[in-house]
Amino acid sequence: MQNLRVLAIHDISGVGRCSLTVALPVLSAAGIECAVLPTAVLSTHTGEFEGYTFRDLTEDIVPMAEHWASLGLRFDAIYTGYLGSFEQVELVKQVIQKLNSENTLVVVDPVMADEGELYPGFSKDYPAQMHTLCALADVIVPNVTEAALLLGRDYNASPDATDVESLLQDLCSDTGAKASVLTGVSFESGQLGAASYDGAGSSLSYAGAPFTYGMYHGSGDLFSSALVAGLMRGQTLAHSVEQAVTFTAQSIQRTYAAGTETKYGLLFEAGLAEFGMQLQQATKVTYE
Ligand code: PXL
Repeated sequence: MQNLRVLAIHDISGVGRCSLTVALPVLSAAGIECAVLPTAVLSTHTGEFEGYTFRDLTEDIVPMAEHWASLGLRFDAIYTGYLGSFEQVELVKQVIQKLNSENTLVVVDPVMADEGELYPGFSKDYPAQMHTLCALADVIVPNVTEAALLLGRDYNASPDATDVESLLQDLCSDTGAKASVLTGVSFESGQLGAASYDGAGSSLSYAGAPFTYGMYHGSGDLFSSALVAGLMRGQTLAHSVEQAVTFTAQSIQRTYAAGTETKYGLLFEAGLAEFGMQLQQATKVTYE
C-alpha cells in the first residue's frame, strides 16, 4: 500500500471544532494525508454563535481541483461535509467527477440538519440538492434528521430497529449511494450509536456506546472523519463504524465531564493519539 491521501471538502470554522478542524487532525493521526479544499472560512460554526464572519470560497473550488488534476494527483478518498450553498453542492459534484478514479472512495456526509431542524441558512429545497450529491457516493453518513430530509419523510426522533433497517436500505436505493451509515440511533436504552448497511453485501450492523446527555456540536464531523480514517486503513464498514462510535462517545463523555460549553465542540484531542495508533497498527502502510 502507498501513502494514503484523502481530500476533505468542508468549510473551515476557526473556532468550534467541526469540519476541517476535526477532519485534519483525525486523518493525520491515523497516518493519512488530509488534503483540503476549504469551501468557506468562518470565525466559528453557525450553531449557537452570533456575529460570525463568513468568507465564501466558491470561486476557488473548481480551479483548485483543476490544478490538482493537472498535477495528476491521486486521491484515495474524497470526503465532503458542510457545504454553504446550492452552488457549492453543484461545484463539488464537478470536483468529484474531475478527481475521482476507479479506486477513489467517495464519502458524503450530508451535513444540513439535526434534531428535526435544518441548520441556519439552509432553505427547504436544500435536501433535494444534497440528494444529487449523495448519488455520487460510495458511503453516505446522515443523522436521523438528514435521512428523513433526504427521503422526504417525516422526522422520527427515535426510530426502532425495523425503522432503521428500512431507512438504511431506502437511503441506498433512493439516492444511489452504495452504502449508508445512520448516526444518532439507539437499539438499547442508555446507548447511542450508528447503524450501517452495505448495499453490495446487503449486511446490516449496529454499534452503540453509553449515551451522554446533551447536544454536542461537531460530533457528526468527528464521527464521519473517524469513519473515513477506518475505511482508509482497510477496516470493514461495520468495524469502522464501531471504532468511530467508540471514539466519538469517549470524546462526548470527556466533554461532559469537563463541563465545557458544547458549542466549542468535543474534547477529542486527549483520545486522538490512541485512536490513531490503533488504526496505524491495524494496517501498515509502506511509503514508496
Ligand atoms: O458541524 C457541522 C458544521 C460545519 N460547518 C459549519 C456549521 C456546522 C453546523 O452547524 O455551522 C459552518
